[in-house]
Amino acid sequence: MRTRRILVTLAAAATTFTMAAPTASAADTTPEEPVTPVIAEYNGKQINLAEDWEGAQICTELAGGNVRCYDDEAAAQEDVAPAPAALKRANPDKGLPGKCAPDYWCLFEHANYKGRKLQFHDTGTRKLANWGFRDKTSSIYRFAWRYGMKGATMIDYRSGVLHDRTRRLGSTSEAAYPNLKNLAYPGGGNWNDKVDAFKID
Ligand SMILES: [Ca+2]
Repeated sequence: MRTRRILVTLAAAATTFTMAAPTASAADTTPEEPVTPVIAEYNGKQINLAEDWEGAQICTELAGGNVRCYDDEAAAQEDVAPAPAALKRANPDKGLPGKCAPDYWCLFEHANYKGRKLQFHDTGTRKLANWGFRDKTSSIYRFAWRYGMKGATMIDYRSGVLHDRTRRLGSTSEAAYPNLKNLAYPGGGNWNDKVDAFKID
């Protein structure tokens, strides 16, 4: 697997040097980065997210940095601050899209806030390989209930002389990106399954 990836990377890099513009296959030019696995608590054991979520459907980096994973929403929501009363009144049944926790950035494996979900609260940059989520994000949501929350930036690493690709998200309190296929990638293609790192301001 690793050997194949390196070969693909070399081939793609060689291609890049002979072409004027980056192509839609740009995701393949990303270099191998050392992985620092994130260890999460899941059903009373420790799991290595970089290797395997081991069946977990939701993983949350809670305010303060503890990481916990869950089988379902009911368990996940016990650990995050409950939705404010006003929000419950406005939308009593469904909560936020994808059951995203208020004030968290939620990254989803599939479009329309489906599939496995990764939730981040605090500011800072996460390298998603450490979380077993590199090149997997297909939709993103955040509702900023807390005053003063800012935006975020998704990053696709590039190799050699090529600048990393970035895109700002969340200029308003509701940041709703139900399908990253609809966000154009510089030079062609789209942002689906390309995000390598996520920076929260
Ligand atoms: Ca990527």
